[in-house]
Amino acid sequence: MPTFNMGIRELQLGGQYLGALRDSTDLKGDFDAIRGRFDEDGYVLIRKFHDPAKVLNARRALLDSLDNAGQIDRRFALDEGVIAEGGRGSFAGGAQAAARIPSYLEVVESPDVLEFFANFLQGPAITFDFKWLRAVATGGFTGSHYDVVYMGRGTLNLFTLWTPLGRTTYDMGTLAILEGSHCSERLEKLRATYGKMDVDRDNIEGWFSNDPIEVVEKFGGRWLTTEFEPGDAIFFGMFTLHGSLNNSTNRYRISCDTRYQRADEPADERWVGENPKGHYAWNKSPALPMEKAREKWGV
Ligand SMILES: O=C(O)CCC(=O)C(=O)O
Repeated sequence: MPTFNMGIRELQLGGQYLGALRDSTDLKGDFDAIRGRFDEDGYVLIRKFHDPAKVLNARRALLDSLDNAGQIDRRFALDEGVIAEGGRGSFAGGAQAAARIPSYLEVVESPDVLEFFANFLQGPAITFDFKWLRAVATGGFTGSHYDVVYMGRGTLNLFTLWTPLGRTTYDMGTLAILEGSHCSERLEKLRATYGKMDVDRDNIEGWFSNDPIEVVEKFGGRWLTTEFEPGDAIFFGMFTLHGSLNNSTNRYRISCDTRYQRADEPADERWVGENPKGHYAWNKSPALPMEKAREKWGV
């Protein structure tokens, strides 16, 4: 079985710590079943959730913008997204140009996606205006965290949709979810401590851990992941512990995470409007190290 890096560890796929996400594509269109699956798993993975052609259009536009910024090694075809020497990747959010590219918005703000969430949530849905768009370079990864620490000021009935823009193999750093983390009693203390944080109010590091084995040993379950083809997407909730594998290739992992909620529930003011203010205080002075906070919480 192959092994992949996740944070500071190397994990064997199919081993004790790393398994496969459940595929819920067969539930498409049956929203009672999708709600049931979400309650059971804390995430729902749907293949070809988006129109693959639209995803590939957005990918091309984003690669063009990376190329214009000198971040692509043009000895290779642009579509391969090979990282130029010194290319560090990018993050675009809010009103930054890349996050406003029409072909990109056509994917994450498409009427189909909003209708999907309206059906799932049983009421008209909105998406945050702020988008999180990532070109993750070699070595990049995301440590395990709850999204609520970044966006918990409005309804907690809020969902993250993770959409890779292009084929994304394990070694490019796919999303990973801690099995059962959304509802496990073993995580009760985590919810009551880390889960109550707000990175702007508390100026605390956002990632709970870079060590996926430590997390499994503490809370049980396994990290679950999969490879993604264009159009595939996964959504999950604010208390689903997740992170990513490491990108160990020489190509960018291009992906975005976007948020959806019911229109009639309060929205976190940092992420809505024409020019969302985003994280206004976090990291403006050195943030409280997670290690220190964890000592205090005893988790
Ligand atoms: O793409 C990533 O590396 C992390 C994504 C994430 O944390 C999220 O979708 O909330």
